[in-house]
Amino acid sequence: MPITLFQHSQQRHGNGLADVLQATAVAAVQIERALRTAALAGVLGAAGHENVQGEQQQKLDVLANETLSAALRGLHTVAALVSEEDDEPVLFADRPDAPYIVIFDPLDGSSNLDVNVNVGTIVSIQAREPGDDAVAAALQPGSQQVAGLYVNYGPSTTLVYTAGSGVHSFTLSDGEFVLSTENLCMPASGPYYSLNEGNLAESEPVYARVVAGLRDGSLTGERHSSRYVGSFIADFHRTLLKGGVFLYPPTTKNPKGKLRLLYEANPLSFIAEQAGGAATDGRQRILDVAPKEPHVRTPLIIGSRTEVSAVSGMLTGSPRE
Ligand code: AHM
Ligand code: MG
Repeated sequence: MPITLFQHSQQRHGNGLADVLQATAVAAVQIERALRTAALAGVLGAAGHENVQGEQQQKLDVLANETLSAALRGLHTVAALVSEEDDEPVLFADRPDAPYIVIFDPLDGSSNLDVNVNVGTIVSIQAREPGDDAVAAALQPGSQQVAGLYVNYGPSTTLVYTAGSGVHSFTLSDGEFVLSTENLCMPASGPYYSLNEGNLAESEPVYARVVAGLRDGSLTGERHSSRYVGSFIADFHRTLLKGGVFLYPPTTKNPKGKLRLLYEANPLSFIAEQAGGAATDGRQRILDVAPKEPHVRTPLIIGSRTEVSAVSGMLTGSPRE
């Protein structure tokens, strides 16, 4: 008997969380349908305005944001929605006891849309104690997350989640996410490193040495080959299944890194750790970072324990240049 996402999460974590995950899954099914026929429906290309972070929004960014927001705002257990695409959190003041804050990047990697390369939806769920301030609850360190989830829109559409008891993968089939792998484990080391090498000259020189060490085998004892899609979910999904390391260092253009702590780094770091991997900003564990505002960015090194620890050792052992 196939097990759906709702059944799986309800059995392990109860109705409250299962309802939030299911609403996310329903939105993902709608987003997948929009992506599949985007070229025919005229929804590829830029929406014509920038988001709060100065990035060009694609029409599908807007559509995915509206779809996910609509699916979640109807749940009385949701206290606030915090989206990468919205300037400010959407707070539901009439629900002072609602226990969940849902934080999301509705469509990550959207610059890849026009060339039909994988994109993803990323969701982090934080807990809110009754009566507590919803924004403060959203800004808790990632270690306090109730769940982390992503959807990888690829040759098949895969949803991966953790709620603190392992990492589980579901495949979209006939409008339902059906369990395909339970208790996913990230290999302790792997054959690939993944970063935008075009940016290396713009990062601290230690990163060039890290990459050289990964390539020639001097960093971990194994030589690494290069893979980079430029869509975080695609690069992370490969790293989760095959092992290795993904890096997005600070650059001159993005001195704090490009990826966002709340929308991207936290949920995937939760998943990485639950699968046996690790994630750091180069100085501290990602899940220990206390953000000051929702859109904050972070450097990110995420993947197999062996590689993440070797890279961190090199970064922290190295004087700042
Ligand atoms: P986005 O949220 O605007 O889509 O940007 C995030 C994406 C990630 O999916 C990916 O890892 C990264 O940007 C790639 O950046 P770059 O093109 O600088 O390599
Ligand atoms: Mg994004």
